[in-house]
Amino acid sequence: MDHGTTLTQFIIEEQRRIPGATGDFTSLLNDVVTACKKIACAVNRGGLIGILGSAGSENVQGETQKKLDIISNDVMVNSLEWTGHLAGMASEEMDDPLPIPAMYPKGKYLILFDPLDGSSNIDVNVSVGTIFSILCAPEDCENPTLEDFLQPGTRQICAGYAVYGPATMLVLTSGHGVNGFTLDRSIGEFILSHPDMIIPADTREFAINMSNQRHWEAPVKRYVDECIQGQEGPRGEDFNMRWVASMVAEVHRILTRGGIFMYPIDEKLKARDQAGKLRLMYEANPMGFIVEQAGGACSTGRERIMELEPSGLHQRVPVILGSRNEVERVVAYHRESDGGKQQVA
Ligand code: P6P
Repeated sequence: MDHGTTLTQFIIEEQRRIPGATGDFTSLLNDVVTACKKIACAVNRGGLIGILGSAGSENVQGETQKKLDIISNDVMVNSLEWTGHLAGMASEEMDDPLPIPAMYPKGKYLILFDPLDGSSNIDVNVSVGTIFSILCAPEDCENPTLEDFLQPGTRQICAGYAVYGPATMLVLTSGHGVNGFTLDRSIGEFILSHPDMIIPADTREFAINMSNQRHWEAPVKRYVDECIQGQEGPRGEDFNMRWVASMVAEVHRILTRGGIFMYPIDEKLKARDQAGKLRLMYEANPMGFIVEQAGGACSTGRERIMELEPSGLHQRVPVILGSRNEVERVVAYHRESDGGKQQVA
């Protein structure tokens, strides 16, 4: 019985097209996939084995950690540190980069991840996910410094996410388009189910947390107001709205049917001296790589996310991503509001 193209087969066939590929990246990616399968199991069984709810601790973001946040982080670390393909790793759940223990060989890659994004949804059984970004470590790097991780998103060699929803899916790019795989639990393999994912350039569906409306900057208020005015307004069409409060679920919906997702800077975040809600290194950059590879755009509203020079491992940024024509409209509104200074989506 043919189950279709497995993720393992897909990765190895991609490797064959890269001259001089050693198989290290393929092996690392397979270990990341195994970690996501383990997290999927933990998430699916959460309510049965007492691992839902708060861990009673806070992460570096000052956010309450769920038990599954910590479990998922441990799964990623324990599944990857021994592989010999990493020089180091960094996580939303760890203050500083984690060096590879001396007992294990070091490799040529760095990985950054949000082990369980959207975990505030975990206790109410709404989709959550794992986001990861893979960078190259400096040549012959035994102990990467923080600066070695702070590379712009354009330097990513791979980005992906697992979404733990009605189906567990893995979506990947290594710079040659975006492909989606669905976990076939009968054989424990991810199967290619969504080849060559493309985001429609136009959409009539926006995603934003409307409870922050009074805090938004003018261009975001203008864009959302026009969407809400629908056929009677300047857009001349009705719009739909979604907000899952799980970035992985929002991005997956946009990859599947189009849309625009916005977590913009606002007066509330500015008052907390935060440049945004979402983190650049392990949320915005990997999702930006995926979205751009699928034909979409990813901006702060004023700059292309993937060109930002990182200044901190847990740096936050505004995020406007999705259907290219809508993102470019929001960027144009920012440009008009800022007095026409040049920006790039
Ligand atoms: P809010 C989840 O905590 C997250 O980082 C993203 O996955 C999600 O899009 C956003 O925050 C939700 O934020 O303010 O609506 O709870």
